[in-house]
Amino acid sequence: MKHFEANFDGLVGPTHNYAGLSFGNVASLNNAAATSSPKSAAKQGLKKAKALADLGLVQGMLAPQERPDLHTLRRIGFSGTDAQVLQKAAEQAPALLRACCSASSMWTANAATVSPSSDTQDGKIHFTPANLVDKLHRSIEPVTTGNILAATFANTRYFNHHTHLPEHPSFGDEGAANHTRLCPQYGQSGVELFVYGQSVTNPSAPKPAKFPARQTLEASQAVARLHQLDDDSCVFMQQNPDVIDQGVFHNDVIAVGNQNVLFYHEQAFLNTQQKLDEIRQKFNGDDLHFIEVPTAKVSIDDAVRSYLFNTQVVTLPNGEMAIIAPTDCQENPAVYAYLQEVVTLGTPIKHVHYFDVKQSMQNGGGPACLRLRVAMNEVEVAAVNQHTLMNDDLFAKLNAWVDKHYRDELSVADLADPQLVFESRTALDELTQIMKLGSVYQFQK
Ligand code: SUG
Repeated sequence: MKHFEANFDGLVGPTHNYAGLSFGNVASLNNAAATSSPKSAAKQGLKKAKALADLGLVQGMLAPQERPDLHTLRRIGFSGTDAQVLQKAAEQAPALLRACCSASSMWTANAATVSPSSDTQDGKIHFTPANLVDKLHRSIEPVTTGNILAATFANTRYFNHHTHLPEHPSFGDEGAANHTRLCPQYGQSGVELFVYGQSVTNPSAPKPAKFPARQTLEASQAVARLHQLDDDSCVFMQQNPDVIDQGVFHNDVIAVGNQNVLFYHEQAFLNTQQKLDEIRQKFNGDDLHFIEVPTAKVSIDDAVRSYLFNTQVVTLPNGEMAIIAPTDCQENPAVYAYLQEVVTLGTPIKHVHYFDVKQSMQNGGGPACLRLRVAMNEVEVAAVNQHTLMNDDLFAKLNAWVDKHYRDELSVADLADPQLVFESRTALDELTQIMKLGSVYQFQK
């Protein structure tokens, strides 16, 4: 039986814009009110996804959400026709309108936490959509995320879908951005690492002073319970609160794991040595590589600007690993020097590939934010909705679809344009047919 780790990338939605919505995310705040290009954002994402498929990896796409979110705008009291709802929101509560227009579902590392069948007691792949309660614009994602995941991974014989955690700060959950898995081979049981920013039931525990800790220990523990994971295969680690205060709003901005490699910054965690020992003890095998990047080589500031750790570490069909990095890493001298060195260290990482995902990076989303990993065997891959899997045909169809429906430019002022609602709906209607998703936009009128 063959085993793979598939990447499901978020297709960038037609309202991709820079609204400065994410306090604690440096790029989002720095680019607030800049003009975006939804068309090039979507094409940059598709190009990366296709390149990974061409490298021989299993690659899927997850559909974007419907924005502007008129359902939420009506739910908070704006009434009338669609155009009136938008106009009233733009006049009376522009910040709320912006929150209801974000294309943030593109960052599918935040869509859900996923545990593969080799780790779970019932032998199914488990999905829990992230509630994303820390940010208003993201807290409106989980219901539709659940619908899209259920339409993509529909076969209940192999896939077990949970409801997102209760929508309360005690259960702040950001999905796979704070979760990674180490294993000898994808088909073997692994250690699931849950990295949290704070514990709400232990208020004396350290937490950041300036920026929010979006993930709680209580949320991570709840997901581990839902996914039927053994205690012996879970490690709960706390993120260093000082790095959260320097802009590391998710753990995947400072660490990434793949198979027997954990690639992380020296300052990423609290109690690092103790936790690494626990991982080593729970890991099924001896060949485990901890690649720790020292501050002397790459500062936190350089890591946050370049997204060195928001890279994808993938295993190629020949067994060697490659880092999928944003071109921003090439442009940062310290980071570029480090990446030239890392392939010579005698670890499984042998290659680095660079991709331009700047439209997403300007909102704080790198290559790893754009993908949700699902480790699967060949039978499970065959049970996935095949119309979501990347190949020459889907790539051509989606590029043509983007060309037809997406704007070249979008400013924050354009979000009040009723034509944008019409354009987005028309585009998504067509997309649900291309990807054979059924009615995932359950609020759609
Ligand atoms: O939640 N940015 C996203 C970026 C998510 C990155 N994901 C991972 N690290 N996995 C966020 O902060 C910015 C939207 C705006 O400002 O317009 C935003 O939502």
